[in-house]
Amino acid sequence: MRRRSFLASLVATGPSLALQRAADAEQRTQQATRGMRTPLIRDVQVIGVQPGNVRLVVVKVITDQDGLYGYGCATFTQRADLVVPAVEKYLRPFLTGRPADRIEDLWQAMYNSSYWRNGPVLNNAISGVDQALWDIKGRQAGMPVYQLLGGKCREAADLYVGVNGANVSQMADAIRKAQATGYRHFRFNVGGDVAAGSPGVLHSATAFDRSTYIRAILATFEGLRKELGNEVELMNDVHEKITPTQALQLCRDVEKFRPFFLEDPLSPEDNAYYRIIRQQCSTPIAMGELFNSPHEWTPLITERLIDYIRVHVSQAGGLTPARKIAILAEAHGVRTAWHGPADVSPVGHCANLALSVAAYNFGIQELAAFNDATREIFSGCPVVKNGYGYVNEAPGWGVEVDVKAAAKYPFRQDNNERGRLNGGWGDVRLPDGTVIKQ
Ligand code: GCO
Ligand code: MG
Repeated sequence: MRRRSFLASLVATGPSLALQRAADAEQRTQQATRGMRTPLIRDVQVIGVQPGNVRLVVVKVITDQDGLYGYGCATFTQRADLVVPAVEKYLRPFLTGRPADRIEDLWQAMYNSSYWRNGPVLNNAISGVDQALWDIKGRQAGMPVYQLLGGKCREAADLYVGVNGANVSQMADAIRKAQATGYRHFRFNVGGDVAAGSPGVLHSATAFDRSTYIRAILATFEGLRKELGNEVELMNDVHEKITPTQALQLCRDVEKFRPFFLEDPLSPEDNAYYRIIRQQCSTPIAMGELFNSPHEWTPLITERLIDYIRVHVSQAGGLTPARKIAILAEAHGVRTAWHGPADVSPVGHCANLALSVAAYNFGIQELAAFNDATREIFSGCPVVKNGYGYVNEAPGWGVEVDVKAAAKYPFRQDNNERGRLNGGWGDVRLPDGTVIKQ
């Protein structure tokens, strides 16, 4: 205020255009921030919890203004222990003292501060801070983050639910049960396991047989269409377990079952094969949860080689890059289907939902269920009604973390392979022993 009256007095005593402009700019800043002082980052903390089978990582950015802080999702569950020091050792000293209201600037600064970039660990660390800064801006503005993205294009996000079953009729029952609670879209996964010791299996572990897997996918689509008809929306996650040639054949063979989408028929390493698939069938493709870099999503979107972009928001670096992906996708007729399984924290799910209600080119949203322990740690977990996911209307993400409850659920060393591997995955092998992507 004192600075403004000084500037005004200078103008009164014989104004120069530059001074006038400076005074105007100052006034505009005051109006824009309604006198809100720029919050400075005082601390950056990491909260690692395991309320269920997966490890969740959330970043808390604390500002120099009492009670003004924010949370962001940095969950890379297979390497959660590596994200913690990436934040504490590198981003905390880098950010402390900087203005928390310059989100794009800080994103670019963090992104470039490691020189080498676009990796899952660093992107998740950046995401945790980025989403926390959006939370802070929403809390400062007294608005939910989706309002900062331009407000709602729809009341809520249509969700799909994952269904399992040992056979088609069990899956059909699971779908009917979920339909009764309001869901309209269903994704099924099948197995391709061949028991250890079976003829042709050259190693002692359970093997994975690709042909068995592909036949199971086709038989399940056929069986579910017979049981449930053509109206129900069906999807399958191929999970990049087959060869590009098999993926091409599968995309052609499922076409007659009119899937809502087929997910990850290819690995990111084989993205170029989508040009061939696109020329040969119209099966809708969803891809992207494994993407960490613009080099992966840009060509698939700009060449219209996929129909749904399924980026895991924290793997791309947070809300800031994700909203740009949504805008690029809109310009190319690609819809959003943000990755939303159990290895996304409730904060990350809020970010997914904000993007899903605010972006015009919404497709579908995945939203994992939250167990009691997760709800004990995180208040403000998104609400699901009638197969729709609802954004919180509270400022920011509308999520609070109970640190006492969080302390009850540290990362566990369960007595199983995931526990032994600190949340990492073991290997999956073909009958001849070849290790494959899983
Ligand atoms: C999905 C995914 C998950 C991943 C998991 C990896 O589409 O929901 O493919 O099932 O396997 O998120 O940690
Ligand atoms: Mg998937």
